Amino acid sequence: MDLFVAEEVDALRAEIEEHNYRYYVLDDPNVPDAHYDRLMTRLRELEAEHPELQSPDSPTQRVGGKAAKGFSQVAHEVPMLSLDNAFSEEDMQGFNRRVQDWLNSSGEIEFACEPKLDGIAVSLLYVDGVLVRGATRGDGTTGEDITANVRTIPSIPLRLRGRGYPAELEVRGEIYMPKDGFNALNEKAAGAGEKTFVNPRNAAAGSLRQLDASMTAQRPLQMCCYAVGAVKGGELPSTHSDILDRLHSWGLRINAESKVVQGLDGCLAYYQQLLEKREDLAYDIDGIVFKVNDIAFQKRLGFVSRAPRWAIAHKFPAQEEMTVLQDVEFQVGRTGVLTPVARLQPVFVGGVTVSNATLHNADEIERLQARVGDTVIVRRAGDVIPQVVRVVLEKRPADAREIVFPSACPVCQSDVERLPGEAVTRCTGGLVCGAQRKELIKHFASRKAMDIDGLGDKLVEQMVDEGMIADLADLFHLQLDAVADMDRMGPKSAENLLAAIEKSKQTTLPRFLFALGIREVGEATALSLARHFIDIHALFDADDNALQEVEDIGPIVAGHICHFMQQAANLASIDALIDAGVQWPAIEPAGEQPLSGQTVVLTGKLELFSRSEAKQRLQNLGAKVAGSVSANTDWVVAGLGAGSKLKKATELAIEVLDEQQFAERLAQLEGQS
Ligand code: D41
Repeated sequence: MDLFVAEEVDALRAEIEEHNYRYYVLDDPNVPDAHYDRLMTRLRELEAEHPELQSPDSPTQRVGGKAAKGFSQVAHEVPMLSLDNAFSEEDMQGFNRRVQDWLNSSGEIEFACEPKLDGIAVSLLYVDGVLVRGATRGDGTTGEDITANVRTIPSIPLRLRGRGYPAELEVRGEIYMPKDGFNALNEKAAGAGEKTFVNPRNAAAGSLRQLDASMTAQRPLQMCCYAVGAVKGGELPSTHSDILDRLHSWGLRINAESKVVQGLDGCLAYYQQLLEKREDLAYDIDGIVFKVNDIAFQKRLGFVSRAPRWAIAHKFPAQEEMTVLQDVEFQVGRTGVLTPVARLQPVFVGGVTVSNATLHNADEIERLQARVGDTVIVRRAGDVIPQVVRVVLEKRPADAREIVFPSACPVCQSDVERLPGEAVTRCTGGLVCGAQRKELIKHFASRKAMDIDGLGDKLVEQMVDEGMIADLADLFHLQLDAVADMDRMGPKSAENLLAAIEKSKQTTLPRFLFALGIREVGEATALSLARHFIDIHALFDADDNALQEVEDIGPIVAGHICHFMQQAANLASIDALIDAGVQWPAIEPAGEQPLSGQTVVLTGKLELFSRSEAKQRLQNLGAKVAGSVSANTDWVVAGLGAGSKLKKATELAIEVLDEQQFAERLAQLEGQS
């Protein structure tokens, strides 16, 4: 017998038990789920290869956690099974094949698909339509009686609606906390100096375990049903999807994304669809659950070691992983802000390999208590920059090093300052600082600014490093042979670049103002400024009060603009650009435009226009394009896959246009203006 294997098995069991305790008893896990899943997978593997090492007290032999003290226990009449996981398409093929083999079928199987909510599995018992008991799943056999707590959750009916429900009906589902409720709860806790929850699932678990149900009542919990348990004195439909519809008709919540598909391909397509929608859903999901839809088939398939053969959870790539914080570097941005960037031991998370994550600012480092050498949890959700969300303090090495903000700019050695009341630390070097110069030029050249095609970040960095450009206007005096001599350039690409730079001289005032990189002056503000002042010299002369008369400009932004215009170097820069030939057509005084005073929100994926084109055309008609729906919104354009904004618009009874209707309205209004 292999001693090393026995040792590894023991070590795995001990570690898993520790995680179980933290997760189920303390509601305070310190490792990502993906890490836990891997430990379990490895332990199962070893136990399968070495049956002599199996043991009834192995964590693989139980399904959930221990019941905590304080709640009375409930024995589940019909065990609450667990779900097997699939982590890849191959795993899904294996599942589909096993189902076909068991059913002796070569045809496509019908599957019911539903998002796998990341919450707490519970059972609700209705007798003669009245909610008499709520229980957690616990270890699948025994759970805790949380009747008083579930009764506080608004989406759980205390009495079933309609008729025809069985005399005794046990409904199963997930209690979870929607993302916005979770964020609000954590913000409140942080504001009161209290401990925050690690994620929505932990917040849901913690809320359900309140011995004082009036605490649970204050938490934004929801319930979604996905199965039935014991059923007596009545009949249910013969497919899973029809059962869910029936539950819905009795007033129980079911998932609106549920769908029936045919065969493996249908499953994989649904998985992909939801993966893309994941960020827009109002709640966290960690995968998709697929269930053989036909209940007679489910019965034939049965279950093995507490997991049904007829269902599987196809997991999404984990959004959180554990890795080591190897170093912290400070990046200097366009406005001189020093951003601490974590250099990480590379780790696969959210579908990509991540080796850098933002640490935001000094307050965030303080909140995380992060040190170099720490084991940290990184999160990458959707397309946002990876974040360090937590430090695993238990794993801190003795030589962990404190993170100190530099007192001089790492790029130009100018002093750095942190103004009272500001979270950020800044380099005071302005355009003396090579980093700020680089970032300003990148911004100046970017698509929504001067739109210089082909002038990418790498080229800008090289140009600044080699002293080819010190000021924005230098861009317009670049020499062909100097450009052709740069790395990865040649005569042809140099010519193209100079042509693109030349072309960019014909611009618009809003683009030009945006391109200058004035703090807090984004596209929308630049547009308001251009419309208001019409002439750039009028803007130079505007004082604080005059600036605050512009739509959407308050004291802070006005202050930044004044400060910018007071710097002789900035005015000289602008003059140099105009001298170099940068120009824009005169703006017609706005007057009343067809959409003046109206606010429009764009949501979902547009197919007929790019986002920025749609926005530009609306703005040209005088509309304001906002990012979120509120009572001030006049209408909403909903593209494909529109989610929470569309829902909000419907709730507020705001006019919603699909893309086709939007295109027609634009054409009509543009004809008028
Ligand atoms: O959304 C879920 N988390 C979910 C969990 C779901 N949609 N369906 C589920 N179906 C089952 C079976 C197939 C056993 C009725 C489940 C779970 N089980 C489950 N939740 C926790 C353990 C198992």
